Amino acid sequence: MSFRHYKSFGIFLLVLNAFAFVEPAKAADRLIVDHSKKPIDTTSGLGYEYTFKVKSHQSAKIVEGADFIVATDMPSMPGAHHMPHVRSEPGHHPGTYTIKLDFDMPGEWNLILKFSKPFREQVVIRDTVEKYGASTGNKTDHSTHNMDHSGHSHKKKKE
Ligand SMILES: [Cu+2]
Repeated sequence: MSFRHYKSFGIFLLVLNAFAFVEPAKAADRLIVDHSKKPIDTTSGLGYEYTFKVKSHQSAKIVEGADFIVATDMPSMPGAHHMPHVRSEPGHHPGTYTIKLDFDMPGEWNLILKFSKPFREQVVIRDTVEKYGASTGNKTDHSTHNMDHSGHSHKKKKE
């Protein structure tokens, strides 16, 4: 890195500082979040893995390196549920993030995404959660497995 690079980086920091001084709290940008979900295997039948795609409203570009926790609440019964907060993990594709939630009740839920990166923001997503697999009857039944192998003969072959 040459001195010139250091110098321009210094100017960049100065500009950044100046901006922060003028606009101390308000973020100029907003985050746009799309979501999709797929069921995961939980005994509740209410477990889902969510994938969130995070974009900048200003640039319409995907946001990498975001970090957020997700809190949950049912709008019809505020404060009644106390599911643990979940922290986002990077997804398979750039700008995507995943979380797993095991809901304790089907119905309308709010997912409250509390971002710390790229900046502090809260995005609320409304989603309907349905119970899956309740009447399909095709669950793998492990109750018939016999793990007792005492009847087997595993004698070593003598050569
Ligand atoms: Cu509820």
